[in-house]
Amino acid sequence: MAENTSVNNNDNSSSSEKIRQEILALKKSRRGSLLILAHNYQLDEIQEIADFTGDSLELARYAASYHVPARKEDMVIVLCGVYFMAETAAILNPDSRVIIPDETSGCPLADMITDDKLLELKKQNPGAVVVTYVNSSAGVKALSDICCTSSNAVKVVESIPRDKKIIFVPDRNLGDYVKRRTARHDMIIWDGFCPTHDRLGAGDVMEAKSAHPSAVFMAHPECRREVLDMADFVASTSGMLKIARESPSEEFIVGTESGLLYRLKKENPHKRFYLASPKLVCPNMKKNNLINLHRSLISNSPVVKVPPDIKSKARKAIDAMLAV
Ligand code: CIZ
Repeated sequence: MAENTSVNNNDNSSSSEKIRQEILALKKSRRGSLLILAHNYQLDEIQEIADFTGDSLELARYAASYHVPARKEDMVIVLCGVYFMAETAAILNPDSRVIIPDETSGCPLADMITDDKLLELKKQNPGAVVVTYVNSSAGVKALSDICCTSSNAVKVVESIPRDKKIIFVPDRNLGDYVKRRTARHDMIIWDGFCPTHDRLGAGDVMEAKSAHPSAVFMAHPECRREVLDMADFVASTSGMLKIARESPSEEFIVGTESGLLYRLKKENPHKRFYLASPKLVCPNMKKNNLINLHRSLISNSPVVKVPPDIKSKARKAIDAMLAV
């Protein structure tokens, strides 16, 4: 029995190595017309093979500013992340073909607000400025005044005149954090949440802290208030990477999705990183793998389609954020 398992494991690892080599060969033969982007929460093997890894905004910006030898129309951008990230890349790169290895990799947080629900909220609050977290559909972005990410949400809200009411969608934890940081008590916060980050509780953090008493605790603002109140730093994934690089601390408890550990460890080989809880795994982020990445490179699909009118309206909300 044990022998069979080990033969199967060997078979599996040699076939995934074969797929990895084939992807590398495809990258080489299509250099200049193919860009593989991976979000910080992707599987290690995807991050390892990608041309660039970052948070959702960094990915979209990288793709938009990438100077391609090929014509933009001949360019294929593979977005290894969840669907809204691929939509954002498509919005910022209207002339390129954007594909995603697994098109069912949705985001439950993004799905918690729909176009209809946002329209209703706007109707109830005429004149309010709609601030939308990038973790949202292209349709919701198109109905918004300005987007934000977890790293610039405070700045974005601070840029809105104080006499304006604010609607913040869809993340209640990020909204609550921003409201406290900016003292904007007139914020209407949608009751959405990221199931992965929201699962982390104070008890999990206490356990991690007692197991690693010298470690610094970094928490993502999508975590609950009780968790953020226990953090030494509240930061986005790019913020955490910066803190890990610059902090004199040697040990860190990481309060965000498990995929970030790949870069944290790779960029700081002499430091130690502990996931705050084994619960911090997003099943959607893990849907892209070497097998479906390989398949999508061969077929140049599934293509991420955003209707042109939605694209241009959503682009305005993203550009408003970039201007801040
Ligand atoms: O904006 C992103 O990429 C997400 C989802 C989290 C982060 O903090 O990077």
